[in-house]
Amino acid sequence: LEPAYHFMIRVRMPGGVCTPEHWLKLDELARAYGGDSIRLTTRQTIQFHWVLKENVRAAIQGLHDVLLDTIAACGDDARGVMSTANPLDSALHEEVARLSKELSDHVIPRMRAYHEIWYGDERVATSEPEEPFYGKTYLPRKFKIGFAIPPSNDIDIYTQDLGYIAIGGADGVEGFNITIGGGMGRTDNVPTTYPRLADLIGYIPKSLMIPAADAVMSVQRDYGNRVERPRARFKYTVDDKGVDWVKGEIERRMGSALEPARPFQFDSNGDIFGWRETANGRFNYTLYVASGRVVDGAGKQILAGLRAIARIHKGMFRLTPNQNVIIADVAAEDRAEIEALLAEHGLEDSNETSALRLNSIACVALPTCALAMAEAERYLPDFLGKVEKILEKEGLRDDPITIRISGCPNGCSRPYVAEIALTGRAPGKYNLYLGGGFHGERLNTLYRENIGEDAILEILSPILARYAKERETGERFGDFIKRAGYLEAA
Ligand code: SRM
Ligand code: SF4
Repeated sequence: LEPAYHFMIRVRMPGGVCTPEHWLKLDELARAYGGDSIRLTTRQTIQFHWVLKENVRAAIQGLHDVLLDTIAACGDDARGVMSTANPLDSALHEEVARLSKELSDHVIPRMRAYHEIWYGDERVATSEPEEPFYGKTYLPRKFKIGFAIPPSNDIDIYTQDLGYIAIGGADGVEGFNITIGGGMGRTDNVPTTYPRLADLIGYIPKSLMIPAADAVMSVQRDYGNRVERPRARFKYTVDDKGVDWVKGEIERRMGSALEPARPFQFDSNGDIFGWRETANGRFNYTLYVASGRVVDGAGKQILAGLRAIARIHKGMFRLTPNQNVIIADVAAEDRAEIEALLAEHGLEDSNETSALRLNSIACVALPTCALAMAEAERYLPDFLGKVEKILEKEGLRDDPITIRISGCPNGCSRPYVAEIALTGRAPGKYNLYLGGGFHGERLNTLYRENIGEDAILEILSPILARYAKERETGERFGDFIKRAGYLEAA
């Protein structure tokens, strides 16, 4: 008898675009094979957990029924392409969503082996012998691409290997500012690994979107470190070769020089919750989902609620980079029905919580992540409850502060750009980082290593109290921490 091996399945969903038909299939598969749970991820897609080995094929074939798959959701290739998640906010958003899907289609591997293995397609002698771009050896490591539309930096552009910042003109997208070399992951006790903010290297017209991706990815393919896996990400290639050298190589391969970056401004990397009217008079509703875990619990039936909504919804869903879901493209006359379904499933007040909680992210960590050193998703609600008590006392309940927890230094919740971050070191022990930029523009600093909850709360309490009293108008928590000199003492 074989042990009950179980697997995680991650779906590819560029830009987090999910139709009601997709959602109903995901819901059906979650109930059949995935432990009645769908996990929204920090890269705008979903994961099933606990899929038994014998069910993996059926689950992947089920996804295929609605033309979803898991190609390039993992592996040393270009991963799920992210895109700012406020659908139909404007024509610009619609165009960027379309372009990000186009780029995603361009960068995924072409080989038919996936189809042969999972769908039982017959092997054909004329199948391409080799990947046209990836070759026999693919990339040295995973490669992440994202599209942002200022002022929203919800996708955390500075953490992507390759970022496109959309610059709008009179006729939609005119072009993109390009960022390269972002990344979060570090390996514990390996100081040569580190989080890195991407560099802004210039501007390209829209027509160069695909040539730019080919150029950047091929530099990494040809020059990335294939010897030391912990240093194989593109950010290290950029540091080892130098930004100017990499930029020159990109220009040479693209056949065109980058223009100077165009002006833009970000104001947040969070989501905007509740109802929001779009430029074409439709409505989007963003629902807070704690750590993206879609399950039915006492009081809140998120799985059943979203299933009921998907059955009647005429628009689409958008999964956000902050692990939340947008019920998008709703006609004014359909709002009441959606509100009734939210209420019926105990979800009407999900967004009525502290601004800290609405700006929180936790990675999966235990029990399913084999790399976890401490809890994250399961610890977040309790930990936030304790920080909220301090915030209530100091009158900060409605002040957005970004807080992110990862169960290990890999940083799947993008912790190193949060104003407050915990990364796991051992059960109940975390490294505490402070002072990241509110819209993801500055890395935070390691403040204390390997400490438990009591010590963390003891540190945060007086800093939050001072912030409440001494902050300047509009000053963000991370900026205050920096100005007040806490990081110099760290
Ligand atoms: Fe991640 C590995 C979960 C976003 C950096 N990540 C893993 C694995 C697959 C563990 C493993 O390799 O055995 C985790 C599965 C846990 C589980 O039980 O489900 C895992 N990563 C996640 C998700 C589900 C976290 C979440 O709570 O949402 C996110 C899925 C994204 C997606 O849909 O594609 C997720 N991971 C990220 C991000 C954030 C991002 O991409 O925007 C990062 C930091 C950005 C970056 O890549 O620099 C990230 N994950 C890593 C790393 C460190 C990579 C490195 O450069 O060192 C690993 C470990 C590795 O690759 O060896 C990792
Ligand atoms: Fe697992 Fe670490 Fe990623 Fe959390 S940060 S999901 S613990 S790999």
